[in-house]
Amino acid sequence: MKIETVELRVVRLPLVTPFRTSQASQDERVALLVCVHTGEGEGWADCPVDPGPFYEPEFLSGARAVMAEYLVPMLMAAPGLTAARVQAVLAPVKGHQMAKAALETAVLDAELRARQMSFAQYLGAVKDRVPVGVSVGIPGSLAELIGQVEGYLDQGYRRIKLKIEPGWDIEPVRAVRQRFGPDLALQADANTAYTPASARRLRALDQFGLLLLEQPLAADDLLGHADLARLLTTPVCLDESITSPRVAAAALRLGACSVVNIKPARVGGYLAARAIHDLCAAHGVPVWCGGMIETGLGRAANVALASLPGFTLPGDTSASDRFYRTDITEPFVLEAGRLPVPAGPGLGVTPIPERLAEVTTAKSWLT
Ligand code: SMG
Ligand code: MG
Repeated sequence: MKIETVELRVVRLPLVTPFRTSQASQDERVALLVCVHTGEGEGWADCPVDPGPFYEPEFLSGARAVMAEYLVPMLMAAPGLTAARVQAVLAPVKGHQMAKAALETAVLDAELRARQMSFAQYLGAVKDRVPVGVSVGIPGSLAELIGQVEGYLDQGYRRIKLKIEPGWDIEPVRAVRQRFGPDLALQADANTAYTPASARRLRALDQFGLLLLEQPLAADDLLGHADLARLLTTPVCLDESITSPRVAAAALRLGACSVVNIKPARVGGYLAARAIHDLCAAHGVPVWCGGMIETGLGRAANVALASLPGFTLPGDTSASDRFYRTDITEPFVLEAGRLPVPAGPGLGVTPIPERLAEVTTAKSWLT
């Protein structure tokens, strides 16, 4: 396949409610969309970089620049390009996993559309619907939190994840556990907000029977997570730490986690995500699919990934209306706590042209 043109588009979508984690609060998603035009048709991807380098080191204008100056010219010059070769072609560029992942995804979408095959089929799906969870941001009060969790459970979500930080941890987890009982599938995500000195405080979470505690310590602190995992009965899950299949292998070897949140964008794409899934499956380690407030394009690919056999826990692949009143694609709608896995060719969804035009704030073409 030959890439002729790459279109980069910045879109701005308001969120239905502000989303606050231990690191940041946001009330809109500024997304970078990639569309590759090839001799065999187009392919789309959502690059879930933030405007600033505060959650991940990558950020929107950096991703645009590295694509324009390095990655896209390298792909355009590669003879006989296939999605499976994108990572190898781009390997001379260090880092920039999210930018690389978006390009790989767009090429894969184009390739699979041409072959009339869905992402799910290509990746190795074993189901046509996946159970989903929801991530609940840090609200203004316990009463507000309880109201939000109740609302999501009424909608059918199968698992609740609470964002926590020092000072908002034991009490909210206790309140939700008390109000909704021991059968609620509940987990907490600290987004790196603690240090190894907080081990005693985190141990107090053990009494609440959480499914897992996600990323309590710094992203590069695999040894700290291994020490903490030995102290806690709550399973430790890594998210920010998991940047590649190799790091995932190191984390498992060290005992730094017993569950993995796979974020395809951070690990370099859906092929690397599948490799981490396979590695974890071989070690009997459950995985689930993380979310980065993706538009329908990214959500479609995430739901396809979540239909692989090792994804045994509900992911952060919520319905579109968790974040967006109007998405850029047809929305993903919850059906009894599950989302349908797209079955059409490629991602199985495309942006709705009028909707895309409404939310686009910048456009550029690389030829
Ligand atoms: O897309 O449902 C989603 C967001 C889920 O909590 C979520 N993601 O660390 O797991 C995480 C956060 C990171 C995204 S905050 C921009
Ligand atoms: Mg997380």
